[in-house]
Amino acid sequence: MKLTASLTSPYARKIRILLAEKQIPCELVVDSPWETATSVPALNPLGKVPVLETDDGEAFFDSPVIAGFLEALDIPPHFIPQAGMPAVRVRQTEALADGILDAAVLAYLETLRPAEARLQSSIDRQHDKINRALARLESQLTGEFFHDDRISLADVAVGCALEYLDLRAPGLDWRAHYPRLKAFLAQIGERDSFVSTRPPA
Ligand SMILES: N[C@@H](CCC(=O)N[C@@H](CS)C(=O)NCC(=O)O)C(=O)O
Repeated sequence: MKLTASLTSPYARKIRILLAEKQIPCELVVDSPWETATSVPALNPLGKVPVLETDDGEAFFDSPVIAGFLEALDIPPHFIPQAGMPAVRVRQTEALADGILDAAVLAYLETLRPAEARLQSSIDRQHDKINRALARLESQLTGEFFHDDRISLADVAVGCALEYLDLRAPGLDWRAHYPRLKAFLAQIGERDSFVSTRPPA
């Protein structure tokens, strides 16, 4: 199996964490879709990472689909409940965390524009989405993990989203407003799978 990813992609990091937790051997091919020499569009017409290629040559994207593929391999520990509402709820939390990423990426790209072309209202709009999503996550977190008493894809996705905010939107200072999320990240961030996939400084 081969995973094409950039080292800073939080979507790809979700998958790298699942691979590490499940101890699934997988070659990591570092490729940034923003570079002109990228091979990503040949694998994923949308030109985005992560892409996972199976040994049979099938390519899967995007990260929720790849997470589903890894679960379908039936290699423990499992990160998505087998079926029914528990699986839907884990996926819902993953969607909320991924939505934070989508908003953070858009806000970050806006900050890269020259000052005279930058739309502060666009950045504010994305930051509002992030804050509403963080408030929802803060209210949903009543124990150590988001669902049941064991780690799931929901926890991995939220952990990746929070650390991505640290990387690309440090000015948001989310820890000052969301103490449960702060404690959550302090704990989950110590797992080997998180430490070994942290983006380079
Ligand atoms: N929904 C996708 C999002 C993937 C995504 O946006 N990846 C970024 C890297 S963080 C990317 O490849 N962007 C390149 C582009 O938008 O052209 C997923 O979950 O895999």
